[in-house]
Amino acid sequence: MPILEGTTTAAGLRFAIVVARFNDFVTERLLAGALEALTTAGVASEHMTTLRVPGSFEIPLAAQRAAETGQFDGVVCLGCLIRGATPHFEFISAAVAQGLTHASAATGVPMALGVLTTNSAEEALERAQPGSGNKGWEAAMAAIEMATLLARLDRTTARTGA
Ligand code: DLZ
Repeated sequence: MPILEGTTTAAGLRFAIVVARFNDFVTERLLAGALEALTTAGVASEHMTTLRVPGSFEIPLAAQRAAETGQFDGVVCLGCLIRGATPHFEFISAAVAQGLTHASAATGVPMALGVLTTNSAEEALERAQPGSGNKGWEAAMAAIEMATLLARLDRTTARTGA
């Protein structure tokens, strides 16, 4: 019974990182975590393109446009929504999740959701510490795993004609 899985290495693959400037005291740390994960996985710095957008609400459109260029194997999406400070927290977080679900299905390019939804700035900062608990790092690893899984699936179906 065949089992297909992605890998944790991604040399030769190309990624876009879409990062919101809103709450940049957190999102810059998520970005640092994502870039570290990609570098550790063997992705060359010229194969990592960072797109900055105003806030989390703008992430899905930028992610979809990046995917539509055909230049990226995966998109890592980073933002930070803090409930107390964001009156329309529920609306924006749902819009981002639904927007990315739609964008990845429409383009076939995996998009990892690294948008924090927390009750406080303290909670957000806890999730943006350096190391493997950093949610930017985790999102990048999810994008790598999906990109490598889909590449393997494509190779398998090309071979078998399935
Ligand atoms: C307007 C707004 C607010 C109040 N809070 C946040 C937030 O906590 N995190 C975030 O990423 N963005 C926030 N924004 C900005 C919106 O995402 C968006 O950029 C603006 O509504 C403009 O479309």
